Amino acid sequence: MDMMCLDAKSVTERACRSCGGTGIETFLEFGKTPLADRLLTSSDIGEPEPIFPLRVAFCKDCSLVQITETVNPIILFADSYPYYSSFSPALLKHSRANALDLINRRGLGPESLVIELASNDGYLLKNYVEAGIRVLGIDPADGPAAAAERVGVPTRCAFFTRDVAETLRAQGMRADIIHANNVLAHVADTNGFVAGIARLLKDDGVAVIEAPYVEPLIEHCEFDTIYHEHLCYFSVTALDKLFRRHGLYLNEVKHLSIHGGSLRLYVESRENVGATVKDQLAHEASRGIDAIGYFRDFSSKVDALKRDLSTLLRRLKSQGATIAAYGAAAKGATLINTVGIGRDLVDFVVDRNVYKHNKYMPGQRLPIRSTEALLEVQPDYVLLLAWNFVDEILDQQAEYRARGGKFILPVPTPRII
Ligand code: DWN
Ligand code: ZN
Repeated sequence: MDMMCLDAKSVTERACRSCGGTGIETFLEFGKTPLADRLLTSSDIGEPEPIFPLRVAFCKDCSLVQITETVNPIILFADSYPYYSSFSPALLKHSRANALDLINRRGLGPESLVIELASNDGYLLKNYVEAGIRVLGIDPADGPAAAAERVGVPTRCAFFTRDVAETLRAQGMRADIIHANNVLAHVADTNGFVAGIARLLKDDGVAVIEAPYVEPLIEHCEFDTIYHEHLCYFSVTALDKLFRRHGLYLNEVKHLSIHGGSLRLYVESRENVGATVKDQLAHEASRGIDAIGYFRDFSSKVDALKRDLSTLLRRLKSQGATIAAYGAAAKGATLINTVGIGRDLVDFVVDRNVYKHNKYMPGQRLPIRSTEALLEVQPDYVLLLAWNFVDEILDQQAEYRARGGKFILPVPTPRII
């Protein structure tokens, strides 16, 4: 990773983020887009917005899929980062089950230590606190970090780096469990982050890491999950090489449906690679996921989905329909800005996250309102930008649907339900 001087807004990588190889080939190009989570306030509306190249490439040496632009993490994650994990009941349930499973599997108790990297608003660690287990959260986003402290989760408001790991270790901290959910793909220094995990983990500790999986992204055309916060799109092949480079071993892998298809990775400092990993590596080799060929036609698949969605929305609009959207999500920003969904098609976006209300989506500047607006306005259609939570949102919006409202799902193929 090219060293980023602090005031540089972004750098264009010339080599692979993981292995440093220069055999990286671009297979998808979005041009320049705004930052997906950089919501606008009414005073920003008249101002120009920073936009950055968004290009996706494959590394022929280690099979890692990655974007080639690194936007300064301080711009992306530090001040006024709007994402709070606890606004999703499904995510809370998912996280609680994970914590209780590990407490049981690892026999954790008051003498144990659980550290979470990107601990957000304490959505996960609070389950350990409840069980009387020592925890430490580390998260650079000041709002969510403060929210975590309010629910009794001690949190350091900082980026996790190799140096931070050394500091904690020097203070006598070694973790039985290190959680890192939806962060490994987000860090500008992938190798430093993993090296830090290796230093902070107890010899018999386990790092339990969740990250979106590249196969469902390609198979279900989830191109909207590509944005500047997501620097890497992992396969087990690429992850195995990354961890081994730092004396860590991916010993077990689980498939999760969350966020459009993710992996839960069990990583330890002792090699004991189980069947789940060996089978997945064989699966990827048989599907060719470890080679560029698998990715070459993705760009045309993306173009087809964008075209079909745009055509559907324009047809409904031409028939006089009113359309809103649900979920002021980062993936929603990619979708509306790459398809070109502006106020001519969608009147507003609703979201449960109060920190997003009365702000505007990046780029297309769609206003964000509370979910009550759906019953107040009763638009004919709602484009579901947060499609990864379709089940709970459809349940939640039963009244709106009972009154005749319809949802439009954009991925994997645009359709009305
Ligand atoms: O990796 C990331 C994932 C984990 O979360 C981050 N880079 C940023 C963020 O991505 P996202 O914004 O696309 O994530 P979500 O979790 O799909 O966002 C869903 C949005 O929908 C949130 O703003 C919360 C909102 N929501 C809601 O209004 N009602 C969500 C649910 C479940 C609901 O019922
Ligand atoms: Zn590589």
